[in-house]
Amino acid sequence: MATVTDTVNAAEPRSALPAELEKSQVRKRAALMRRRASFRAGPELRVCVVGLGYIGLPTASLLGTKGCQVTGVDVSSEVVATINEGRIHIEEPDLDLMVKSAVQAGKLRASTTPVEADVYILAVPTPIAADKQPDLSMVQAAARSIAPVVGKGALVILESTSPVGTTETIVARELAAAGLVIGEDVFVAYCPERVLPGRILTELVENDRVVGGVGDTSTEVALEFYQSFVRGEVVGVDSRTAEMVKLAENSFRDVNIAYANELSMVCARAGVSVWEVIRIANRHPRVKILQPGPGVGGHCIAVDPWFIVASDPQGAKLIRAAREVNDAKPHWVIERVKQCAAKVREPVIACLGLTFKADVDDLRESPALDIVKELARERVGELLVVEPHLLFHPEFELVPVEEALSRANIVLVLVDHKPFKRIRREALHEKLLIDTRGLFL
Ligand code: SAJ
Repeated sequence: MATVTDTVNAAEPRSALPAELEKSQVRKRAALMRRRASFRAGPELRVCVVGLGYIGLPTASLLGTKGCQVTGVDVSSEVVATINEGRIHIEEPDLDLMVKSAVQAGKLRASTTPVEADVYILAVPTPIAADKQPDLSMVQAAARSIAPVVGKGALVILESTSPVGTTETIVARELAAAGLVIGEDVFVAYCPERVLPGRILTELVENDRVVGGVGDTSTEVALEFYQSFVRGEVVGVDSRTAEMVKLAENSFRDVNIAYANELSMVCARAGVSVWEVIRIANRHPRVKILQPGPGVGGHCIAVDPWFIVASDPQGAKLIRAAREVNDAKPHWVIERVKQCAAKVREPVIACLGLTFKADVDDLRESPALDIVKELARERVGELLVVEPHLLFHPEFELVPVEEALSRANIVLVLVDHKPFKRIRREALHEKLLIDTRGLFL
């Protein structure tokens, strides 16, 4: 019977590689072939997901419902307790049902410490510091926390959006420091998530994915794993390319939104409606202008382009300019509110929406929240804050939309939540309107 090594040699023409190098390649291939069949999502597979936020928790519960034995790890004991009770700490359609069913089936449990597993997924935050430099301390801490329990043959995947080189220089390095040989003892890869908040559970399965290994063997093993539960196509590259793909995607969107935001300010100065301009321009077969807003928020688009700028400050001119345009938009909105407020004797401002975009409860990097905070700080008027996706806010008393509309003389639309789309135009009669989302225009 052919051994694994025989099979590898039989399948490939003999190379002119030095004997040592060739042996190591054969060893890697052999390791790969031993692992291939094991990385299918199913009852045999033990998965440890580090970081139970917007990406980690949906991923952990999805794999739990596919039959994997999943341990979710988080530094917050409150989050761990909530999940172990089958409940969730974030809002996302259907996530509550999925977590509940995975926990009740005994397929998902949360813990504050990592356990031994076949697959590790690191999904921790990678914010930017005040100086716009990436803060990778949580990736470092996550890699360091799993290193002592990672056994031979495991697959370790970084999913957090990261600067190019992070998978090699942080994750692989931590595992190597624990004595593991990358590509032989342990397989290491980068696989960015691409899900859109509000559609996470659908997009986790349906979207195409890119997987980049530290070495070809790791790419192959990681491909195998994702192909076992993703319906979209999974493309294999090296880890640095995969890291850049993720940054390129979000920077592309940021640049395009910046174009819409800049256009909105240019149109306002020219006295034309940007919404009408965009609607008509988009009838051109090759034009697809995005929507202006009060600025760009969320933990991705408003952050990730800085990773490119930080790595190439001289080269990334357009990407930096887009960030600056989008960051400046909230100040422009505030100025417009002040101009309106100056026109009424006692400004009462209905502020519609606080979250970073429509139909989510997420306040991270929210331009709407920044605008309302600044209006409050500058005492521009009485603020009636409406946010249907939050029960309360520590700084602002939230009021129902009907009450805000009946009392306000200025209406400031900041988020295009579904309930706001149902507001009848008569409710805005004789009020000054600043509609940053084009809801009523
Ligand atoms: N926005 C506009 N105008 C638009 C579109 C968006 O002002 O036409 C604003 C939104 O209001 C929001 C911000 O941009 O403040 C970002 O929202 P988004 O819906 O564009 O994106 P995110 O941050 O929810 O998710 C993005 C997605 N990336 C891309 O579309 C390239 C998602 O696929 C990624 O998985 C996610 O970032 C991430 O985690 O990186």
